Amino acid sequence: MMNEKALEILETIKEFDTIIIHRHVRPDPDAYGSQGGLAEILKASFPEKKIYTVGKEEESLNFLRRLDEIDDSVYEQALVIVCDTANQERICDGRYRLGKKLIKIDHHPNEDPYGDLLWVNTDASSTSEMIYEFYLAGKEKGLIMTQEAARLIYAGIVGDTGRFLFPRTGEKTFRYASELIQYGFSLTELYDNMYRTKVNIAHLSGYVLQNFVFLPTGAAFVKISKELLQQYGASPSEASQLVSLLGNIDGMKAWVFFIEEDQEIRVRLRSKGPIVNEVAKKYGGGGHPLAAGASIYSWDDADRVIADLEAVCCAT
Ligand SMILES: [Mn+2]
Repeated sequence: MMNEKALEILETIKEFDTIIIHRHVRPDPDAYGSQGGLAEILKASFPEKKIYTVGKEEESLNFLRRLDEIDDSVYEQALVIVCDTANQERICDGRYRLGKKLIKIDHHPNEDPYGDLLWVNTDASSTSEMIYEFYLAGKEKGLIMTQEAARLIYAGIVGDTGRFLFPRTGEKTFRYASELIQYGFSLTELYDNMYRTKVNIAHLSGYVLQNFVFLPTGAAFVKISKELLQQYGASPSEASQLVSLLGNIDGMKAWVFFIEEDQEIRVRLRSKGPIVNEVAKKYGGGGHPLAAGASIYSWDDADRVIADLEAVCCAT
């Protein structure tokens, strides 16, 4: 299988001595997995190059990777690669613009085609899966996989497929997973780190399951105010990780979490069929057809989002 884009990216990488890899804000395992996995492959394959991974660290994901702090001057002659980030506003660390050349590698819809060279595959389960395909495309040309790269890529695939459950989990995904685990990292340790739950978050899960409002249209919502977060000692990002809790409820078509932060209310939309990124777009957000997000600034707007969500549920 020829992977023209991957090979073009590899040729570009060869032209640079310094490569800086970014990913999206509010990182998830796929953001870390693709960013770190690519970095580890490049470090092993090109020991003479300087490879950096940057962005604001997410403490709960420190077990995956710690990030580099670099000076602006490092960007002057650098190639910048952004992983897993659909649009420029979501790129963590605005200095991605300071490099000599910019590459985008992503699996979200390509609505903001930024960069000099783009590789976007919306059929990929995760950007981490694409990084593994980058390795497969280039292994005859000197790319080296390491245990650490395999661990990170595997974590990204597991994260973005919801442990091999979501629809884009294909035959390829399982094949890559079986190849990756042969590098011998500890699956138990990885899963323990990825799925450990704090007691207060377990309690907040209980709140969500008790209090979600299920509408006759098959739409559901949960409103999580600042006060509620305080009561449970939970952060907004911890609360948004609970959004998948409602996916298995009988009759559920689509649902939304509203999570209040300091200046905004985060809108997290999920769906079993109705297209919800159209709803997100109406409020300046975006994402996948079945998983999208936006920010709103009042609880009145939350009611409008619910009405829009009900409308797409009725249309399907
Ligand atoms: Mn992803």
